[in-house]
Amino acid sequence: MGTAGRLLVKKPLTTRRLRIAFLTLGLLLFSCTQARNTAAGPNPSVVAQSASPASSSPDLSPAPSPPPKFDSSRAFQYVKEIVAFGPRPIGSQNHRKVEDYILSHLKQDSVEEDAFTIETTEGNFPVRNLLAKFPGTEDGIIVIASHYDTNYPLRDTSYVGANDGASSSALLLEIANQLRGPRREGYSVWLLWDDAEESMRLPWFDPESLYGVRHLAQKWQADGTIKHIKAFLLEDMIGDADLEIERETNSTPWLEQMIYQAATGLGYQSHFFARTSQIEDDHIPFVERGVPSADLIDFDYGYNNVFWHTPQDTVDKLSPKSLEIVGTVTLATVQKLDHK
Ligand code: 1BN
Ligand code: ZN
Repeated sequence: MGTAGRLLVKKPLTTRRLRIAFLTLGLLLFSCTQARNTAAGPNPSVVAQSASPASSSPDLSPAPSPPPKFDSSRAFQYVKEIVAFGPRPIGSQNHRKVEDYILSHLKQDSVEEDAFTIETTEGNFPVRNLLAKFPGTEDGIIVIASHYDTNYPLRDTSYVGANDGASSSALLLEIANQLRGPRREGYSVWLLWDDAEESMRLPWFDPESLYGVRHLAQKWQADGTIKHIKAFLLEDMIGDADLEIERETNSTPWLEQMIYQAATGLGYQSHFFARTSQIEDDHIPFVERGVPSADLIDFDYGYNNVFWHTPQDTVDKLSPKSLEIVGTVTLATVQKLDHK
C-alpha cells in the first residue's frame, strides 16, 4: 500500500489533504496508462478515439488488409525452371512439358483445361489454356492471366522468352501458392495460363495471335461467365530488372488507377506508369466484351526494347525484386477490388 493509502486510513482528511490525495492518485493513474501505451506500441483505436473526443459514433471502417506476401526467390526459381525447358512454341515437345510443369504445381487446386485446335497459315496446332480456380466468399471473379508459349517464328533459335512468357507464368505459380488455403474473403480468383498468345508471324500479325484468350472469352460469353468477371489482370514481360510498367491505353482507366494506388500503398509507385503505350495483348478480347481489364507490361526491355523477341531475352536480365513488386501490387489490387 502506498503513502496516499496510509494517509487515507490513519487520519481524518481535511479538504486540502483530500485535494492532495486525489491529485497524487490521478498522477499515478496517468503515469501507469502512459507506461502501458509505450510498452505495447500505440493502440490505433485508442489513438483514434482520443484524437476526436467530440465524435460519438465508433469507427466502423474495415480494418486495413495486411500487405500481401510473395516469395520472390521461389518465383524466380520457377522462371529458371520454365526457361530450362528451352523454346516452347505451340506444337512442340517443350510446350507440352511446360504445360505438365505448370499442372504439377497445381495438384492440390481446382484445375480446368480449355483445349482446342487452331488452323493457321503454318498448319493446325493443339492449344490448351490452363485455369486454376481459388473460390471466394463473394459472387464475382477476378482473372489473373499470363501466356506461357514462346514465339513460333523463333522456334529454331535459342529464344526462350525468359521475360516474355516465363516471368509472368512463374509469377502466377507463386500467386497460386499465396492463394492456396482456406476460402478467401472476397471474390474468387482464377489464375489463367493462356496459350498461343504469340503471333504466328513476325512482325506481329493480329489475325494470327491471341488464340487462347479469344477462345476463352468467346466461351465465357456463351456460358454467361463473363458477366461475373469483375476484373481481368494481365501480366506480361514483368521480370525486367529495370522495371517500368506502362500505363497501357487499351486498359480500363479506373483499374489502372487502382493498380497505381496499390503500388503507392506498397511504396512501389516509381515503377508504374512513367510511360504510356497502347498494346494489343491478351486483355483485348476482354476489353472488347466490356470487362474491366489491365495489361501490366513493361514494354521497354533493354534500350528501346531491344531484347524483345530475340534470343537475348534471358534470365540474366531479370530480377526477383521485379517479380515481387508486380506480384505484391497485383495481390494488393485484388484486395482493393474485393472492397470496391
Ligand atoms: C507481348 C509480348 N506481346 C507479345 N509478346 C503483345 C504485343 C503485340 C506487344 C504487339 C506489342 C505489339
Ligand atoms: Zn512475345
